[in-house]
Amino acid sequence: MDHAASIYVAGHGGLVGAAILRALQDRGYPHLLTHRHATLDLTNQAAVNGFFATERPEYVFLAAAKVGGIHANDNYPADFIRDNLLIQTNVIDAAYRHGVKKLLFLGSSCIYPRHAPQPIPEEALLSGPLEPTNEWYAVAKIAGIKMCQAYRRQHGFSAIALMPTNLYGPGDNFHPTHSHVVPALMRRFHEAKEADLPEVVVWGTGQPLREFLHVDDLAEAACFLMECYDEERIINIGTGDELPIRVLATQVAEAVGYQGSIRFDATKPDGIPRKLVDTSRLLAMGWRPRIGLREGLASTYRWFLEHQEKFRR
Ligand code: GFB
Repeated sequence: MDHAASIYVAGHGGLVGAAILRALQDRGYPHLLTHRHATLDLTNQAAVNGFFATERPEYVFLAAAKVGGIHANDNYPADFIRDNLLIQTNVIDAAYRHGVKKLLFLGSSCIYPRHAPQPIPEEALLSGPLEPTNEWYAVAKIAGIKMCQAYRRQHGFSAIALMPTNLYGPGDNFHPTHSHVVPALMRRFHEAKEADLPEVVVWGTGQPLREFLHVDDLAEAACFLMECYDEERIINIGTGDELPIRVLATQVAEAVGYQGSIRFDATKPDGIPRKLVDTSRLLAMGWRPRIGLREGLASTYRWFLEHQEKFRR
């Protein structure tokens, strides 16, 4: 991307889009386009086409999506499949039609089958049944991958698709029930510390294994790949390290300074038992994550403390 290029970050109000915007600003790109939902509804095809026709971005980071944790995915399947299919279809098609030079699509590691080999290679896509708690979101994201591949094959459109592992970091959604595990537990431990509660409940058995990537590392990888990757094959992004939710809960409690006990509620879903992505292709290209989990949890908690007023119920 040359520095004069105009770059559209779709979804800059969310965890991933905001981090990509910060990374582009840090790299000195002056022509960054963004729109809030109030001024551009990405589920509205006419509005999206109008935006591309008027503003003519040359590069697009497609980070806009309806996202949520295990509970939100499990309880709002229609919203997850509908909004994601609409957003990505509108943006990818309009980008192609209006001469965008390159588009980067953000998928998710939940596109891989529940029983995929671990660590999960990119080739595991569509090799088996999905994890039921998030299959609606996963099917939409798989459709987005396939759109990128189809537009590349039929139209020569330069669209790449990245599959990040579970993400966390500043700007995350800290909703008590709809968020992902890191912000959910951070807020729960924080509120328990403030209220001097003796116990915090964590969903599930604590046994599922997850890999957590700081969103600023993901944003660095996205900029890196926008600059130097242009293939049909999807590409995984992760840290290579996994830990049980039980251990994650302890680390979040430490970051927050909560000293009470932790109880696991096995009536809540665990989701996929293990989800570690194989990042050998990305590592072979020279990219490395930089932010360790303890450091990332500490800085995310600092961000939470600075912004907690807006999370009050
Ligand atoms: O973050 P999370 O919702 O993502 O949950 P998934 C990860 C694990 O943490 C699950 C447990 O085993 C949860 O049961 N957990 C424990 C909690 N306490 C909590 C809590 O208070 N809130 C949440 N949310 N989890 C998501 C998918 O699945 O992964 C999305 O639903 C997306 O589609 C994302 O792809 C990356 O890894 O289970």
